[in-house]
Amino acid sequence: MRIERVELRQIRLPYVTPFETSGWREESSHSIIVRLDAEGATGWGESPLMSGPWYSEETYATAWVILREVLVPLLLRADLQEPEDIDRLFTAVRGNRFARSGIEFAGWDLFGRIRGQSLAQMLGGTRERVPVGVSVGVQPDIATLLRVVQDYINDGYQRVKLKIKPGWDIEPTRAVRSTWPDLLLQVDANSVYTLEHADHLAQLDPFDLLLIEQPLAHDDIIDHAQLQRHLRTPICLDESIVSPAHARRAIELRACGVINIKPSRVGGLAAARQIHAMAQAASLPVWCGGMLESGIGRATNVALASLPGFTLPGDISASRRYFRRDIVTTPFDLNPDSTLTVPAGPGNGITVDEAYLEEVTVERWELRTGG
Ligand code: OSB
Ligand code: MG
Repeated sequence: MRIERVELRQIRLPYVTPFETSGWREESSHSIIVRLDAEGATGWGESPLMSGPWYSEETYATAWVILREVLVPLLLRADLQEPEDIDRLFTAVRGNRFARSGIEFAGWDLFGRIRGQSLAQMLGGTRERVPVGVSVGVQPDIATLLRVVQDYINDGYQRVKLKIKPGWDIEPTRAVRSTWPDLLLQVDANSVYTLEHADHLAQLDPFDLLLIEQPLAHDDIIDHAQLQRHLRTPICLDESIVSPAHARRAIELRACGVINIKPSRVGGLAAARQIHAMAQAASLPVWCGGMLESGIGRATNVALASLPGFTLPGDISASRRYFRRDIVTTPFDLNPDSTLTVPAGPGNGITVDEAYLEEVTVERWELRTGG
């Protein structure tokens, strides 16, 4: 199959509330939406980038350049036999995994729509619904935090993740835990601590957390292994695992007990699936993280989370937790059992609201074969 046309869009899709982590704040989605056309079918993918290099070194602006100047030209020269060929096509590209992933996701969707197969089916998914939770940003004070968490529990979320940072960690976690003793609870530091905080972080151990996500540097594996020996709570790596090779090293060094798999962070679904298989072989639970995606990226994540090793609830909340209006016509709703339903239709199963997508587009670019 030859891709006949590629369209890229930068969007600005406002969040219902700003999202604040230990290091930055996002007010609207800066994703790049990828559309691929071939053989009368259309595939959609989302590179869920941030406004600046706060989470990854990539931003919507760097990905825009890499997509236009490197990845799309490579894609238009290729003859694709299967979705995995897209990952292979990009083997000479270093890093830039968020940029790569948008094309890779759109490629899987396109193959699925042409073959009449759902993305979950193609990936080897085994579940029709996937357990999900909600990620709660840093709040101004504990009273506000308890109100926000209460609202999400009322919405039906059975698992909550708290963003933490120095000065906003032990006390807020204690407050949530003592208010809801049975809540599935976990925390995420987005790389803000160092090994000097080891004793401080051990104060989280009594709160019966599912995991502590990425306490140390974004590019570290060694220090996390040392910290894990100091903590009872499993460490979960997010930022540090950017490829299957990184996952192998983390597993071998016992740097974590859990892995957060974000397919966009690792360059796509092919790499995500390899990490899932490695974790299964090592008996490590995995879960699907999120990057505040629109319905397009959310559909990719939900399909991935239907694989058997994804035993912990994902950061894949309902569309309304993020957006007043999504760019898909079938937003994701939360089921009463704190799950999202895996789309069963061909490809990623969603329908893009092209009129609204056009409204929220701030930059558009396209290239056709031979053009
Ligand atoms: O560290 O998991 C993270 C959002 C943007 C960037 C990084 C992270 C997050 C989240 C929110 O925690 C996950 C979501 O609901 O999409
Ligand atoms: Mg994280």
